[in-house]
Amino acid sequence: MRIDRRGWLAMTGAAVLAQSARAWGDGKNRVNPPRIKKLKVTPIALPDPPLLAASGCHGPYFLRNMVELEVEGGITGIGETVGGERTTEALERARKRIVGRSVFATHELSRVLSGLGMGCLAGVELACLDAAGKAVSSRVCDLVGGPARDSVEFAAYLFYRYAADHPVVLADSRVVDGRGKGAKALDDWGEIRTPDAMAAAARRMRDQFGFRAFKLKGGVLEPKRELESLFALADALGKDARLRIDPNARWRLPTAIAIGKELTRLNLEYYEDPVAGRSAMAEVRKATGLKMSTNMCVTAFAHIPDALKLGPIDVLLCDHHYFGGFAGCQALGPIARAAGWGLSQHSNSHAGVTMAAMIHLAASIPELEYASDTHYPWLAEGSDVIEGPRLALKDGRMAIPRGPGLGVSLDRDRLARAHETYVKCGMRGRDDASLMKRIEPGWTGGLF
Ligand code: GKR
Ligand code: MG
Repeated sequence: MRIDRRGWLAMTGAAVLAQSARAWGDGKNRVNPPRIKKLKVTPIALPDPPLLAASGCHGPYFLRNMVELEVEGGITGIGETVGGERTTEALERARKRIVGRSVFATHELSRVLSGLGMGCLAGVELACLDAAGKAVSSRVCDLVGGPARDSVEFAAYLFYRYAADHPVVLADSRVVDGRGKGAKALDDWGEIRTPDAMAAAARRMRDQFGFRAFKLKGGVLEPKRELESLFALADALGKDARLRIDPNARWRLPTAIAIGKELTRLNLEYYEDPVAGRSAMAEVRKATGLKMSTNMCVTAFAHIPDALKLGPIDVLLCDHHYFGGFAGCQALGPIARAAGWGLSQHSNSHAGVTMAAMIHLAASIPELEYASDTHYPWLAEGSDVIEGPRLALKDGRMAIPRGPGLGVSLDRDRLARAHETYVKCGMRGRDDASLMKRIEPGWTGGLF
């Protein structure tokens, strides 16, 4: 068949129209959702104060990977996920697996991204949810089933720490920003390494943000000193303050049991990961009668049958970065209910996009009734990468951000600066031990 120029134009025009109708729906054909066109990954480094944990000392930066998905219809979905070169590379490799797929097909993502790691899945899924929300003018929490609550409770995350202008930190060759001593320090919390200093920090957190639950990051000082800190917190905050302690499995079984027995005198909400492994956790739980929680011994669906058998926990900390994204964490809801477990959220150092994600997620899991963890209050002033002021924490709660998708957007200048910092500082993974060994040369990270 011969086709003249007019016929050809009419046909190709029709093809273009048909294509866009398939993409968006034209009133007759609404079954084809917007599809992913491009993926952009931006590794970033954000200033991190010298917070202490069983892993060592944070800083001078923490890393994150930011994901942007360009989608049909002129929409861009954004996501934030765990940092580090391996996740950056995984996200780069994800590109060819996801381009052309629907932003609504988040279940399919775990299949096509399998083998690239949970952090990669979490970043892509989040950007898809943001894009899907923008496409239908809905918030992410509406898309995934609707919110069970309008705001989400968070716990104060109390860390022992060094002052931000500690000379070893300032002398670190990886520091590439203008931080310095005194007024030029990253923050003004100073050193917190005694029970009194910890109690003062907790009061400041409570007065500033209205927290009612307080988690002490343990596994740093002598266990007895950490116990004293908890008693100091109880004195400073009053009997209604809900306390938690998390030594990140740096305690031996007898230590965990002995300290646990003392903890029964406090208003302890739960005892988080004092020891390593589900069997040892179950022994501590039996010996002390305390409520126990974890983000270390149940971190995947495959761990659940054993946990049901051994009974190591009462509360599970979920995290969309490693529990299979929003879909995985939401699936934990009914499982936790059937197991008799409560749910909370685990956190690592993060920026505002993850903050928004954690609010949407916690709002949309009815079973998630324990205050969630967040490192957000430790994010240095002016270093968030979202547009406008940082998300507000009031009365210990955060409201679901307004607007479609996640309800937050990226500030291009701040993002560019954080990427430049990543390039210049040379950090490519988390390594708390190296800074700790320079500050405390005898430190080994051994068990107490
Ligand atoms: O930020 O040092 C830290 C924490 O210790 C973090 O790495 C943990 O993963 O917050 C976490 C926890 O609850 O174990
Ligand atoms: Mg923990």
